[in-house]
Amino acid sequence: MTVMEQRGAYRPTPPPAWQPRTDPAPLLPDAEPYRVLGTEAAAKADPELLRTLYAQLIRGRRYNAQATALTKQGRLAVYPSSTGQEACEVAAALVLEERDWLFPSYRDTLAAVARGVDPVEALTLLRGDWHTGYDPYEHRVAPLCTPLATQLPHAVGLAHAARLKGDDVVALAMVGDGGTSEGDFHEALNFAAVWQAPVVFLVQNNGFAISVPLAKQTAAPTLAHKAVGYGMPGRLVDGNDAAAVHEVLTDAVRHARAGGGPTLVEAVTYRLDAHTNADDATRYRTDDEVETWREHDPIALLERELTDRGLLDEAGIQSARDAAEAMAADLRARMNQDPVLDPMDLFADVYAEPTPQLREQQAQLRAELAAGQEGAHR
Ligand SMILES: Cc1ncc(C[n+]2csc(CCOP(=O)(O)OP(=O)(O)O)c2C)c(N)n1
Repeated sequence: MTVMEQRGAYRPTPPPAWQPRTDPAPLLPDAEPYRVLGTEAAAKADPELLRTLYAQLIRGRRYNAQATALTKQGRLAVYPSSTGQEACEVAAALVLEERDWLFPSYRDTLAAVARGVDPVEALTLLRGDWHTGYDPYEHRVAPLCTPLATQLPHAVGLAHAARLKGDDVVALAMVGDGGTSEGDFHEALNFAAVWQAPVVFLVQNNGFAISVPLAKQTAAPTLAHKAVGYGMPGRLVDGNDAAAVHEVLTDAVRHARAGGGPTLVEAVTYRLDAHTNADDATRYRTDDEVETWREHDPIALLERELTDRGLLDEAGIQSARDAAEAMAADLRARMNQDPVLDPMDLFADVYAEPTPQLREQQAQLRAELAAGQEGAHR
């Protein structure tokens, strides 16, 4: 063979140690957000589930309105409303088994309530009264997290530990679009995928991180695409379609429970209210934009599906509204009672074993309170 013929036989090959770890194609999200309501897929949805979702959405909307009203009455310091995002909130709570864990952000009071947390206790933190306000172990709902994305590594740690112990537990962690820019988001997703931890990450892409629109947050094609870089499936879903969010999350939870590892779900939704009662949303978005999203309201979408198919009538709608009103009346009455607080509770449940500094501060406060009481008697 001539030298030229030998050269012709040469084909460039990858470096010997190189091989793709996973085929990226199955991990990629759909081109468009997955929808059920108003499509052929709706016929397969369980009517009882749809009715349950509907009642919960109505209750959730009323809860958001009541909590927002309480901020105006001075009964609540701050409330980050999830009006417009109720489908995500409710579905996240309903897809979990009792033994599972929910890791909410500050916006996800409704998910906590839908999972069984007392509606008043869920607001205690936002009233500034007491640490978390509810016992996280009672309904397996971690504390509402204000530092962005910190709940995500917590969820991964819990899920990984459960798996090592042989417990059949899934953790579902919720985060906003802005939270995906945090280091904790990266660390959580990376660890979850490497460990194949039974976690579901639900990103509620509601368009804004306070006033920062998604376009200034990321250059990724979608937030669901971020999953591929970590080696987990990314799913894109219409976050206002309660049936679709429920189905996608159910699949992701099942996948995690079966040992398939984590999933990143991006739910495309919209925050109809301001960021909190302390925010003026008209400074950064137009009324037209808000109106466009009102036409895609999660309650209206589900109500149309149910009434069109004869699964819900006027009496059914009224009964869901009455139940929501009763919940709101109870919430109002209980939130209007002045809480009885012991300042010494500040030190309770911070650490299993208080640090020397905490003990010192505790003694100081006790002395100050005693001195104050003595002063009051003089
Ligand atoms: C670590 C950290 N940085 C900044 C903030 C201040 N902050 C509170 S809410 C928020 C926007 C978060 O937006 P997003 O994650 O999209 O969630 P959304 O409020 O829309 O639900 C910011 C920057 C914070 N709470 N924590």
